[in-house]
Formats: sequence, structure tokens, C-alpha cells
Amino acid sequence: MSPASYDAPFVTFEGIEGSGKTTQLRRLSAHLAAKNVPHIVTREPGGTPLADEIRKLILIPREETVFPETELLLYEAARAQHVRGFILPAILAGRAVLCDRFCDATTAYQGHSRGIAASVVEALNRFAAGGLLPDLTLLFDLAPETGFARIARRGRTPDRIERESLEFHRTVREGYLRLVDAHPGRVVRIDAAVPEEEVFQSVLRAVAQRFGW
Ligand code: Z5A
Repeated sequence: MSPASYDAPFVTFEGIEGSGKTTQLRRLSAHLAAKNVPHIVTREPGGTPLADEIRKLILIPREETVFPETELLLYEAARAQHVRGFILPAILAGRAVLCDRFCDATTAYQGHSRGIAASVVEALNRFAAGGLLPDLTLLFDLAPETGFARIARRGRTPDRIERESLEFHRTVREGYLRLVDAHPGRVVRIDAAVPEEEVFQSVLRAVAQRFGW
């Protein structure tokens, strides 16, 4: 499945937790709504009833060790359902898709940070997504210390992945930054350490250049 075969853009939002990607996704959605651009917003893991159930299984803190291989397969199972049940039907109906996390998250978290071989992650990403690739990926780059401080201010109970060490999240960030070099045409780094409005201006520049939004 090549993105060029579809009319509606598929845009993904990536970054470590607290990087502000969900905030920016919502702002872009409001901007598109004001311009009457048909689109949907969604997130991973999740996006369909079954994928949302898998999300709960993955993120709930538990006593039992969750092995990296198990975690990887659960993310991919949710993705397989999400792509076929929600993302592709929207794209085929001409609606742009704004998605909070996608395959690059698996590459950074389960691949780079958990240490599963890149070739395995790549093959499973391709299989689960049916070869679907984003047209544009916005990577909100931030030091994990700053992301942690933002999340702490939010006051929510941390999920299983949020409980990982600062070192784990540093490696995730490093994994993400490698993707900017590996896919320069698709992955755009956005400085997420500046005020929200400034970040949004960078988002607008990136999508205006690419899609004329
Ligand atoms: N995961 C994985 O391991 N493998 C995979 O394949 C996939 C996911 C798909 C999903 O968690 C977890 O699954 C995630 C990766 C893993 N775990 N981690 N870590 P999630 O969806 O529940 O959570 P999240 O994706 O990490 O996002 P988040 O916690 O909602 O954070 P965010 O989207 O980056 O940030 P935000 O909600 O927009 O903002 C956070 C706070 O900062 C909020 O109070 C904002 O008002 C504030 N904020 C936003 N922007 C700014 C600026 N510019 N300055 C100051 N404050 C700001």
C-alpha cells in the first residue's frame, strides 16, 4: 500500500510522553475544521473497540512481567485492527487522518529502547499496517526531564510505560531522532521545548508546505 495511491493525507504525531503532541493534534484538528478540511483524529494503541481493549491490556500496571516480545505483539495486534477498521476506510473516503502515534512509536519504544531487533520490528510494523505509511510524521522533540515535569503537573496516575525510568525515555528520544535522519522526506523534527503557540506555528508551516492546509 503506497500512500501515493490515496487522496487524503495520513499524518502522524510522535514524541516522548509530555512532548505536547496530543495538544498539537487537537489544535491542528480545530484549524482543519475551521477550513472545512474533512478529517478524523485517532490514536494508537486504540481507535476501534477491540484496539481500545488491547490498549487497556498493554498500559495497565501489573505484577506479572510483560516481556518485550509480548508488548510488541500487542501493539501490532491493535494496529492491524485500527488500520483496517478505521484508518483505511477514512482515507479511502477522502478524509485526512491525524493519528497520535503509529509505527514509529514501535520502532522507538519496542525497537530502540526495549532492544528488539530493528528487522523484526520493521517486518511486524509492515505486516500490521499492511504497508501503509504516513505521508508526514511530526516528531515533537523534547528532553524527557521536561516531558516528565509536564506530565507530573497533570496529576494523572502513571501507566505502565510512563513508569519506566528516565534512561528508558532518553533512549526512546534517541530512537526517534534517528528516524529523522533515516526518513528525511517523511519525518519532520519540531522543537517541542518552546511555548505551545510557537510549536503550533511550526506545525502549521510543516503542513502548509506539504498539503497546503
Ligand atoms: N507506545 C509504545 O510503546 N509503542 C507503540 O507502538 C505505541 C505506543 C503506539 C501510549 O500512551 C503509550 O504507549 C506511550 C507510548 C507507548 N507511553 N509512553 N510514554 P498515551 O497515548 O496514553 O500517552 P502518550 O502518547 O505518551 O501521550 P501523553 O501522555 O498524552 O502526552 P503528549 O501527547 O505528548 O502531551 P500532551 O498531552 O499534549 O501534553 C502534556 C502536558 O503538557 C499537558 O498538560 C499540556 O497542557 C502541556 N503542554 C503541551 N505543550 C506544551 C508546551 N509547549 N509547553 C508547556 N506545556 C505544554
